[in-house]
Order: sequence, then C-alpha cells, then structure tokens
Amino acid sequence: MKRTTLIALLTAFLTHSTFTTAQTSPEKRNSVALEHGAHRLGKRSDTFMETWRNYGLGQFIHWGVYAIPGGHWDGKYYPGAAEWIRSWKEMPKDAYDNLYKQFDPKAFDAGKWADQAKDMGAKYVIITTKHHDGFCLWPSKYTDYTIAKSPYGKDIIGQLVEAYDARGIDVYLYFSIIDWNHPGYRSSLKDDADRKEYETFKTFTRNQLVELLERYPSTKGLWFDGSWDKAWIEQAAFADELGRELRDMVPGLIIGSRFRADENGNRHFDTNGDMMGDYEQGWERKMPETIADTHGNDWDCVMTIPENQWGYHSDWKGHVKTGNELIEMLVKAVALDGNFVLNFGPDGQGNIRPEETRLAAEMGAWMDKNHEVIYGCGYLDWKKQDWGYYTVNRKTGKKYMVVFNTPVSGALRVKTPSKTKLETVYLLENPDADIAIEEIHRNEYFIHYQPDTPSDKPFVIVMETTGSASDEGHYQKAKT
Ligand code: FHN
Repeated sequence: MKRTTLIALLTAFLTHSTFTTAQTSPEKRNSVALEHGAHRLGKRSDTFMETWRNYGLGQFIHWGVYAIPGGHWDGKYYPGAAEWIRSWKEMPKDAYDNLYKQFDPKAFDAGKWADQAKDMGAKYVIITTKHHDGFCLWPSKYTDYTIAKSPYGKDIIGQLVEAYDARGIDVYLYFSIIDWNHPGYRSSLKDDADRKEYETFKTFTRNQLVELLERYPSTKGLWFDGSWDKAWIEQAAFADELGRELRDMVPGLIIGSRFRADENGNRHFDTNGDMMGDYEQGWERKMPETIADTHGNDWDCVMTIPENQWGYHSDWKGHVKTGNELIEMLVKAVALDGNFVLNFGPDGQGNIRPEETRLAAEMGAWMDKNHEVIYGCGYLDWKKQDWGYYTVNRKTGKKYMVVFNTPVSGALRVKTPSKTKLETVYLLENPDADIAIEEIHRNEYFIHYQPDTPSDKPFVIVMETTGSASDEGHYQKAKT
C-alpha cells in the first residue's frame, strides 16, 4: 500500500472514530461549559436510586388549608385546582390567609392514611409540607404561618413520617419554592429593592429545607414544585449550592429535575440537554408514549384522579378516572421505566374522600395478585403489541405480559428479538389454565388464551424464553 493511501486511510479512521466518540461519550460531547448544569450524565446507580427505581407505585398527598373551602367561596364554585383558590379574584386574600385559624382536622389519623397507601401497594409517598400558599404542615421556627398556630396545633408531617415509616413506605417531602405568604417572596425581581427582599426569602427557603431534613431524617428525597418563577430561575448558583448542602445532609437524598435552573435559565434539562436532578419530573398528568420519549432517564408520573384537582375540591367536575384506567397508567409507567404516583386530596377534617378510598382499594386488590409485574420491574425491549404492555423484572429477568385488551380471536401476538425463543407461558393467577403457544414465524408467536369467564381486570401471562440476548430488559438507546 502506498504511504499516501495509508495516511489517508488512517486519517479517515481517526476522523471517524473521533466523530463516533463525540456522539456517544459524554466527556467528548459537543457541549457548552456550565457551572450549574447537570452534575452527572446518565442514571444514578447507587442503592438509594435503585430502590426508587423499583418502587413502581407511589402515593401523593396534597393537604393544606385549601381543603377547608374545598373549591368554593361565598357560595361560588371555583373552577380551578382547589389548592390554587387563593389566587382566585373571588376569594379575598385576607380571608384565605386566616383560614388556618379554623384548621382543626378532627378526623385526621396518619395511621389510617398510611394503611390505605399500604393496601393500595404504594412503596413511597410524597407529602406536601407546604404548597404555594406557604402554610406549613410542620411547626417551622422560621414563620408563624404553620400548623403550630392552628387550633389543631400538632405536627402533621411528623405524624405522617412516623406512620409511613412504620409501614415501610418511604417518605418524600413535597416543597413549593413559591411562597405567597413570605414577605420577601417575589415572582420576578424588578429592582434592587426586590432583590434585597428576595435575599431574605432565599435564606428562609434554605432554612426551612435544612429544618425539614433535620426534623425528619428518614426522608428519602425532596419533591420540588413552584420553581418556575423568573426570580427563582435567576438563582442558579444559590440553588445549586443549596442542593449540594441538602445532599450532604442526607446520604443518597433524591431530588428530581424541578429544583433548579442552570445559569442560562434552562429548567429540567440544562443548556446541553442534560437532565438536572436524579429523575425527570416533567410527566405531570401526562405520560410518555414510547421509551424514546423518556430519553433513557428515570422519571415519575404524578397523576390526579379527576382532571386537574390535587387538593380537596368537594365538587369534582368532568372525567373521573376509573380503577382500570389508573391500573393501566401504572403498568404503562413501569413498562416505560417510570414510577406512577397517584394523588389524594383529603378534606378539611382529614378524611380521604370515598371515591379515592374506593379506587385505592380497587388498585390494591389488583396489586395484591399482580404486584410482581410492578415492583422491581421495567422496560422490556420487545415490540409493543395492542393487547397491553410487557414488563420485566430487572434482577431476575422474569418477563410478563399485562393484557388489557383481549382480541376476539383469543390470539395474543408476541414478537421476540432474534435469538430469543418463547418456550413456555402460563397465567400468573392460575398456572394450570389452558393456554398455548403457536409459533407463526421465526420470532413471532400467537398465545392462545380465552378466559372462561370474561374478566373485568387486566390479567398477567408469564413468559419463559431461551437463548435470550444479553441486553434484554435494559434500555439501551432511544429509538428516535
Ligand atoms: O401548581 C402545582 C399544583 O397545584 C400541584 O401541586 C402540582 C403537583 O405536581 N404541581 C403544580 C403544577 O405543576
């Protein structure tokens, strides 16, 4: 080979390999230097995050003084989300800010709530410590606007943490950055006077967060909200430093992508498109359609039972989700490597409303029989079919079909990756049931199964395969 040809070939090889590395290696990515962007690329792999990833199902609780008006004021119906009623022009601010003087939830029983979460199958709970109104469900020493000043007087967060901890349900604390009650809070900073006031708010926010982690050291993570204000977005350095301080306080602390912005004001994902935080918090009342939509990130989906009500609204309007819809969302979330978190909004007395209790029981009954397709499970890289969703246990590799739509033919199509042979299938609930595999092509099968009595709930088929490819069950690459 001529020397010039060899050099040309070498140059081409080096150019190509540099290019390839630039596409795949985080260190060499085409990126803007950021001081307050993502501090890690790719998923966290520690045991705390493994635990988070394997929860599958969580419970969200929105509770505060907004539960007293319950979406009504002065005989008028508030059409927004109940916890936002203070922002409604019909509701005098002063009236709202004095509601805490009536907050005396006689029926509140932390153990009862935690039992219900446990029976539903929740592995973790996210509790509002304070929502945008600034009212604290713990006796914060940094403000008077707390439960300590209400007729009820007792620490609600403390009781909930104890009750959920006792039942083995991990606790995450919801914290709103927006605080309509704090005198230094601003949504935007127009002049030096605003900036000066906002400094007091920043100190207050930091103090409250440190206080929460000191008071409730079993906390596994913080779920931030209300971080979209321009004033907060401008605090990239402060928020970054605060995040570090909080993480130093609690080993393994988990914080999602809603906490802080980078120095260019980008939220969730920094200027380079890298996620800031341990999991993506952008899936609120919506879900990814395909694994590509998740970009390989950890994520949670927080969901309301009615269309958009988090806090207690006595009058739900519009569509209220059914048990089967919620079960399908749960399975879909797990099938796409996420967690599903269902919201509950107890009333002003501390009662979980009957509709929510009924749905929790319905989910719990299904989870009782089928939880093994949820806990510790995630995405199986097989072509999705119309009958429902696949999940796979990340540790054991055990594979499941969760069937929501049975075809009239009773033939459920399964396409396996090359080198993967479907050997055995059986019904999780009844391994002796009549069920058969028909191989229709290479790597394509029909599973023939007709339930004797039509079920009104999704059912699970366990699949056993041979010659499985090594990467099964692990999300590798977004198929965009
Ligand atoms: O404004 C809040 C809303 O009230 C509720 O708390 C939800 C829960 O994720 N978060 C905010 C909207 O994104």
